[in-house]
Amino acid sequence: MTHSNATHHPVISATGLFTPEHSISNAELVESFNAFVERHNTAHADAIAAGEMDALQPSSVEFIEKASGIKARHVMAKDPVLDPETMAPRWNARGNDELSMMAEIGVLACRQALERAGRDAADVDAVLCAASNMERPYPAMAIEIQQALGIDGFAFDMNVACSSATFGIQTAADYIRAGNAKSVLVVSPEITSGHLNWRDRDSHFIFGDVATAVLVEDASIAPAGHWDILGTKLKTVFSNNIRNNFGFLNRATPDDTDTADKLFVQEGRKVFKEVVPMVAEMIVAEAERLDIDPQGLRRLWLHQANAGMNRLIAQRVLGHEASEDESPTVLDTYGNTSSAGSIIAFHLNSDDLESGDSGLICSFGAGYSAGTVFVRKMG
Ligand code: CO8
Repeated sequence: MTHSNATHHPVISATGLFTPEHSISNAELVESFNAFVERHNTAHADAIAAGEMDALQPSSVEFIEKASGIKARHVMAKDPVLDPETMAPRWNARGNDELSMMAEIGVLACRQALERAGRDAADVDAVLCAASNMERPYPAMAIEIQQALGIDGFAFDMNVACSSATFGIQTAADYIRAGNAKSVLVVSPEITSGHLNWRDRDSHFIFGDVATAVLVEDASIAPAGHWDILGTKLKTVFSNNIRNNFGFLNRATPDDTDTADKLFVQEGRKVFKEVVPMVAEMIVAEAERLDIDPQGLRRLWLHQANAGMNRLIAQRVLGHEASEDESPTVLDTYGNTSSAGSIIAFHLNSDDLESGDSGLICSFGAGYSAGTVFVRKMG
């Protein structure tokens, strides 16, 4: 695809958000978890008394809120997650002729982004499905979403864990910059409830389900009130501190398929300590490269993993303790939605910015991976 009248300048034309109807409060979550702990400890009372097994410890609402800032999370299936016998999402298997779960919620987020931009799906050139987990290896989720929306072009999946959406935005922006596309959807359906170990006290409270979409376009076709992309920067540094060993080669080691490491596992403290300085330095260096005064940024839309991390990062970037207006929080009601978090923050907290205001969308997490997208509101 080549476009002769293109400016080759990428912008964000609009975003979309799908929020599952079910929400789980910390009180509901902890009640279910503690019922599981009690059942487990009763069932294994003899082994625990004999010192052959450690008793499981209960979770607490106070710990969760203090350590993370998370108060609730949305999920695609609530009852099975809270059932102490199940503690995992459950739904009916879908046939190959039905839209798959990730595609379904991805399409809903995309439709909202297209509607907000006044864009006809037929004018979109590409779909990137950028998320932490894919429902299957192939055909790509992105191609199913492309087909459901009626887009004539190309589509593919990409996974950079928590930074998938910002990596997707840079990839889309690069297609625009190169003149290979004029309109690209970056969709992040994050059904994190499927990779969360709801029986693990250290992490059972962390994640929530959601889908976001970002329409990245050439400035020549963008609607009024779009967001100029001033610059994008990506960074990865290998770390085992956030890891999930689930994969297609698990069946080669059949004795080892149902272990806890086939779900999300992390060393939360180490992640906190290592990622905060890495991301703060990256933001400041990139702002300098783009000749932007970081202290003049009107708003930061940060990855939504931990309120304490965001407080520290925002302080280092802005030079003072950030207000909720300067660095809005959505993890209190959404939990950590992996790559979608900074996009939800942007989607829900950007309408009030004025023409000329600049801000930063920033993700960070497993890999480690981090991405920055500096934007400016246009008239
Ligand atoms: N209830 C009560 N007490 C608890 C609980 C609980 N649920 N859990 C732990 N405790 C106890 C611990 O046992 C410990 O007790 P003790 O002091 O006696 O040993 C005490 O509380 C403190 O535990 P921690 O040190 O673990 O607690 P922290 O204060 O560090 O808080 C957090 C834990 C909230 C996890 C925190 O470290 C954190 O948020 N770190 C940052 C994590 C982060 O950002 N991770 C990135 C996540 S990855 C991502 O965003 C997306 C990845 C997506 C996809 C992956 C696909 C594979």
